[in-house]
Amino acid sequence: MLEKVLIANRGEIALRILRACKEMGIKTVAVHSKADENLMHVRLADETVCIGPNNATDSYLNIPAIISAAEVTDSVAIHPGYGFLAENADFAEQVERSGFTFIGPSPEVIRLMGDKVSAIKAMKKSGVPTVPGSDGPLTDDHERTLKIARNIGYPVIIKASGGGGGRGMRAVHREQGLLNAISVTRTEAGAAFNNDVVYLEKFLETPRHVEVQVLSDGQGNAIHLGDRDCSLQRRHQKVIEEAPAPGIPEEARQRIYKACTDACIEIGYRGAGTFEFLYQEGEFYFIEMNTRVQVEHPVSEEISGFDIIKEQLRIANGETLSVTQDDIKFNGHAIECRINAEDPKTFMPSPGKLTQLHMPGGNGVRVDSHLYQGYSVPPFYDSMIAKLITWGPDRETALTRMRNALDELVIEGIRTNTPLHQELVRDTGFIEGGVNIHYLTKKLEG
Ligand code: MV4
Repeated sequence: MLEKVLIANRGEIALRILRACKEMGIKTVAVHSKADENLMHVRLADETVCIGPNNATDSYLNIPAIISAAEVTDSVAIHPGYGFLAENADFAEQVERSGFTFIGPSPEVIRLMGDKVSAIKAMKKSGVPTVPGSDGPLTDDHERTLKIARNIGYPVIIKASGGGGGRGMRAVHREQGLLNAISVTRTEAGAAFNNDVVYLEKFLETPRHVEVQVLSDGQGNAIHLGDRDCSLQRRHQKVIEEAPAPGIPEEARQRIYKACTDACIEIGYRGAGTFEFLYQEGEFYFIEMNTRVQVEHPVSEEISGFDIIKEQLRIANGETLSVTQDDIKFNGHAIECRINAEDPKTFMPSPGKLTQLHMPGGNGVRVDSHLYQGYSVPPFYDSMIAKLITWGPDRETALTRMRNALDELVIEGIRTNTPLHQELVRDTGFIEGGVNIHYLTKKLEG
């Protein structure tokens, strides 16, 4: 097994990775910024290295500092977690060129999926359903562009190939606005991503965000761990996720799983990954693939009983998948609430010292968090401080357990979005299940 793993991340996911390493007898190296010397996983790691100052640019995004830390500690592999450098193909490449194992897909596959035009092309070729669109870059042939949009029908959406996660896109509702929208999106994309390639898709107006969790060993084997619904979001920040997605017909579900695992094998995917879809009127439409472990991976673990991080480590060690699809038995329903250090009404960040802390527990309750009493939430990073996950034999039980767990949770000294979650788990639309991506924004406006 991998002898020593460097964890190139912070917060709850660094602790999650550390715990998986400890379970597997792998030594751990925690790298941290100046502000993060008191992080929970830094205390628990076998070795620690300070890689830079408070700002992430000079620490968690500092590639030479991270590779140097791997060298001085004799680490054999680097786990990037999510965010920061997790989907940076240049980082993966430099990690490998320096003789370490990058815990994730090859740099080529990260690059393929990072470029949305090439990702969609690869998926289409593998039989994954995509959104009707330009099937490639828009050119400066305006007549051709107008024809493509006319054939697809308005509304359409212009997206930057270098974008993703909601960055660099613009909906267009009639022909008069098309060419200007393309020009503006192209200019912004060139500035933001150093890549001015844009493409066009049919704009789906009321979709749900449903994604499929996969694991593949890059040796011809791939499995899925079912799907998740992440539609409850605000400004592209997910708020509540659940698995499985409510109300999807079983045939549609099995068809999309097969397409995803086939695609993994076709592209030589290695590691954990997520296929993101828009789901509308019974159809799945691929939009992006995430080549990392995701924040919401626990809900998939809870319904499958399978540890995604441990499998990432085994795959990185060169092993084939430890299970086949038939070994995975799905059971029940799981929900995750992202607890953020922010004002529940204004969403302004609320860093500071935790004066009181009590985490919920009991049957089917899981808390993934690095918090402890007396810890100070620094102002420099993402405001997510805990993930509260409940499981139940059915959705109703998981929801009831979430209501009770949220009512047990005590975090004092800072503001958190717990009151928003308490409201959402009692919202009739959410309770019914299957709300679309605009539901939360509309509820907050209304
Ligand atoms: C879309 C769309 C509607 N139609 N594509 C936003 C994030 C990025 N992953 C893709 N996104 C969207 N692509 C077409 N053809 C609507 C969105 C979208 C969205 C998607 C998933 C979750 C939340 C969203 C919020 C706003 C827009």
